[in-house]
Amino acid sequence: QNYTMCWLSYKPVIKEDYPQYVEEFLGQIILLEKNIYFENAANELKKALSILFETEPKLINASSLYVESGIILGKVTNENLRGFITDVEKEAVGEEGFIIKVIDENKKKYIIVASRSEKGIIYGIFHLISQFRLKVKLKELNCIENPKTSLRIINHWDNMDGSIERGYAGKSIFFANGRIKRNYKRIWDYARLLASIGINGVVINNVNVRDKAIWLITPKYLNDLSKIAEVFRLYGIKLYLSINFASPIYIGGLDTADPLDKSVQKWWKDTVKTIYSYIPDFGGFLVKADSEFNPGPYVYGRTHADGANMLAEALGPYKGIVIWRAFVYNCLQDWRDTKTDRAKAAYDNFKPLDGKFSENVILQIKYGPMDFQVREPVSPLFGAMEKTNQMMEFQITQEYTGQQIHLCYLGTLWKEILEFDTYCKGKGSYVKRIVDGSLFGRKYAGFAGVSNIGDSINWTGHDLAQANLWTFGKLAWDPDKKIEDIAREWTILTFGDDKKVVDNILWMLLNSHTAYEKYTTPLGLGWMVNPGHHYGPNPEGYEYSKWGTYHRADTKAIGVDRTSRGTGYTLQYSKMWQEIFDDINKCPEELLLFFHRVPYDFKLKNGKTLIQFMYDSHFEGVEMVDELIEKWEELRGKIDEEIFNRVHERLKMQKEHAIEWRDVINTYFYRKTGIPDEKGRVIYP
Ligand code: BDP
Repeated sequence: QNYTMCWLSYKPVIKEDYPQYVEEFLGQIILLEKNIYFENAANELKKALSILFETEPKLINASSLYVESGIILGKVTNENLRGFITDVEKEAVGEEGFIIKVIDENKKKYIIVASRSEKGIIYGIFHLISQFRLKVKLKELNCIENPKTSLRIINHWDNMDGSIERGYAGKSIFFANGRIKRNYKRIWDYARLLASIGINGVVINNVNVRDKAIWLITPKYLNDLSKIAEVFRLYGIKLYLSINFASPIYIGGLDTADPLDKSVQKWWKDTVKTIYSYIPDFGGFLVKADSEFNPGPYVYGRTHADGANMLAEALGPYKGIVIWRAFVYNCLQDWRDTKTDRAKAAYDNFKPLDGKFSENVILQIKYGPMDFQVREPVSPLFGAMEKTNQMMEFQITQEYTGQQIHLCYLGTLWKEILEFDTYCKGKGSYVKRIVDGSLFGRKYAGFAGVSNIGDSINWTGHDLAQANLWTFGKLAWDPDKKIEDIAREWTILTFGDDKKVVDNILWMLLNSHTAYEKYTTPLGLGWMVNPGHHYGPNPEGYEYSKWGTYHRADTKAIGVDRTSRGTGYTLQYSKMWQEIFDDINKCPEELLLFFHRVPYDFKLKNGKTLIQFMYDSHFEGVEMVDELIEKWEELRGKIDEEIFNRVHERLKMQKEHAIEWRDVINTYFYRKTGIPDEKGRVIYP
């Protein structure tokens, strides 16, 4: 099966004199280190150069620098680089980092790509390749890059039957028919894509670990898994697995999974030992415990810290880690109860455990307190657990954001989340400084992204959804990067640098989340989706069910009072935010209905009533989809025809479904309130 290589689909670098300009440096690739990681990186480079510049550089294994030009790959500590890289520069390159340095002297013409370890070299090479493709001037190639976060992990929700929970891009590339696939070519290409955006870990199975997947940690599957790990390893990526907390019962035949039980502890130690005998650099476990029908320590009256630490002790000797999810709430709520509030659950469950987790446990926290809605406030757990390792969980797969039928670029939302100042340690306590570990000085910190890929020919169903995967990696590497720059780079590397193409696609990406929010559930309302599959509008789909996601609309008002006078959710934030969120006039408007119960005739900042804002927003959202379509249609002939048509089809579907959203939601409000749309567009025959 043919599939695209997304942003790694190389084409010759034409235009101007750029190729001539760098030509002198491309005669050979000089490899100063002899190991498979450097060799692999050199081969990546060679392959790229042969397409970009149509040259066939020689690959030279050298223990001394006897040639006078070329691209040099080596470790910063390599003796041969001593004269070229200063001590200060050398020190600045971290464990996974790299330096690129151009030496342009009379006789010597080198581009040096050097890393501290085997891990950094592939990042350096992919960086150099994209710089060439972006036609970056020689002088501007000089750089030192280090990832700001230590954990940059993709979570696959892949099941062993090949299906993907919340997957919208085909079947799993890892599993089929209850087995591990042996299609290493696809996995290899996937590893290349991930390494090129700086990812260093993959969890390949669903967090809901059922049936056969429970047995993945046993020899029955470990051999096949070790093959996958081998492919990933070459690209600096570690393999992780999701586990079922009750495995000692299912697999081990014990009558308990109590984390304080000696036989349970021993069972996990033995199991971990076996795993490492197959996969010496195994990353560790991802655990969804006591959540949505998954077993966990609560079953035995133990805490999440008891559970996580028990696994951490088993993994510790091998430098493995436990990633414990904070997505814990009561999914069997009584919908008539107006006092319980699902938004409070993660904090309530975990805040009391701050300082109780072992060093190699990391808490993985969804960006908001509910569940990946189009807009939520930042989870109050960020900033509340100073003595706990924390990771940000983003959902790259578009479960609630249009399921890769709708264009909904998530970079703009993620960036807002990361730039949120929690004030937990005073001004400047940004979320990005918590998840990069720097604010609280944590060794383990980082990002987890729920994968949006499958075995479809473009990996992500919607071709433009590739931008979400790209952006996740880039932000995880450096959360300070400007989102426009990240999106622009993706656009150029994927579609070329024609000005119109870049301008239009960039506009589409940067405005698409706003459009989606406008025609679905603005003002922090969320939900209103069809239960189960979560696609399409259903204003009361979750209103009278157990999941705890209510808006409580009646004929007068809508929204949940989560202020300190209401459910008390705002009390989980720092004083400053608590006061802002508590005040209906200060609360950021895009979150108004998340925090407040608001009458329909409430006047918003622009003078409109709440209800009129609702109506208008839905019409504006659909109009924005028209603009998305226009921008795309202007590119006909400038984009590969197959891709053009594929995206065009999806945009047309998006339009149709956006109209459905608009009309269902608006009609719902009209019927509920009886307040007509000032512009007479909303009808109720
Ligand atoms: C929800 C999904 C569900 C996941 C769950 C999770 O609907 O499929 O299992 O999150 O994150 O958004 O565990």
